[in-house]
Amino acid sequence: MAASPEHMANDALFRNDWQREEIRELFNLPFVDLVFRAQTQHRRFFDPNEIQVSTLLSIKTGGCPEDCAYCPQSGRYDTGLERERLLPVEKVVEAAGAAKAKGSTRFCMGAAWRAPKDRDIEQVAEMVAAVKELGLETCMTLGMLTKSQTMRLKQAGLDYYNHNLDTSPEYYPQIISTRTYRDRLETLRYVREAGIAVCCGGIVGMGEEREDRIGLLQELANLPKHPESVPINLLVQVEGTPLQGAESLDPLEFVRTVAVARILMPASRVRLSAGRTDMSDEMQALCFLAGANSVFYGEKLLTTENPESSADQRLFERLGMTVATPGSQ
Ligand code: SAM
Ligand code: DTB
Ligand code: SF4
Repeated sequence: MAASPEHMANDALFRNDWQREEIRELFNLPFVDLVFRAQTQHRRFFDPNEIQVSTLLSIKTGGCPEDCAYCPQSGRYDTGLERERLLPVEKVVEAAGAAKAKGSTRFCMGAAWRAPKDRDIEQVAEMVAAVKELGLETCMTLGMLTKSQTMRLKQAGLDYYNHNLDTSPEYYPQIISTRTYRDRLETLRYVREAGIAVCCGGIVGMGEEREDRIGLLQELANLPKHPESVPINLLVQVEGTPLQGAESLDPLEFVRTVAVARILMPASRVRLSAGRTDMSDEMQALCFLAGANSVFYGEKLLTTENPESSADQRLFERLGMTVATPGSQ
């Protein structure tokens, strides 16, 4: 039921000229009206009872030179995290096999790099090919890429690349100083041009204002083409990071953010991403009603906790939701 890429590019429904005022008005709607509009859009493009599931693996952990204020893997903060070099391909394949056995359909490999070196790309290209052999969709998040690196990853068979904008352009300098918003947009452009599907979203609950959530969603929706996948992360507060102790976000404001993402990007997978261990089943159900239709599945995100697979299976069963088959976008 998902729209084809051609459909996404050509249909006037897929606007990329959203104005802040229009998005503000959506956020200001009464909650029930907003969720109803989001669910109505959702049903035009998706089976509302289907959920896509991706499993994460950190293939290179910690010691990152960047200063992202939320991140336990930055080498600048003492978070007690044990660093790990790039994993051997066999270990990655083993983890991917286990994820598949538990019912996952996409395997997302993350590395704590600012930007990979060309020789790193050769190693991760091997991982992509091996994970694909298992019949899983592949995704990677490795930091900034050059144009030729995106082409090499495409050639290896990479299906998705995750690279987040994280927050609004105005709030961004308070969160990261070591790379610019423009750097991120450039990597996204290379990924798109190489023909790899784009996974791009952000983090909320970082002490930002609603206006910053509006600004983030505006940037995402006004990319030349909507990202196929939009992860909405709720900050996982980690001791030792500058954002530890940030004011927590009203759960209903989180649901509103999901609903607005769904309305602005009607045919994209909106992923309820980091932060689910802090959410009740009822809150997650509200997010699904507001148009979220993907989650990270498996006990661990990259370095922090995620709900147990058995708990998620129970939740899906209680909600009558089934796992989407790959190819349904
Ligand atoms: N180093 C690469 C990069 O930053 O592009 C890839 C890995 S990085 C950990 C991937 C994404 O995870 C970040 O862009 C951020 O959005 C998200 N993330 C990291 N730490 C988080 C946290 N504590 N809570 C929520 N999301 C987080
Ligand atoms: C995304 O948007 N969220 C995921 C994935 N893309 C790579 C990562 C969340 C990381 C949460 C903190 C951690 O576990 O280290
Ligand atoms: Fe490094 Fe990525 Fe963490 Fe930023 S988010 S510190 S780039 S691993």
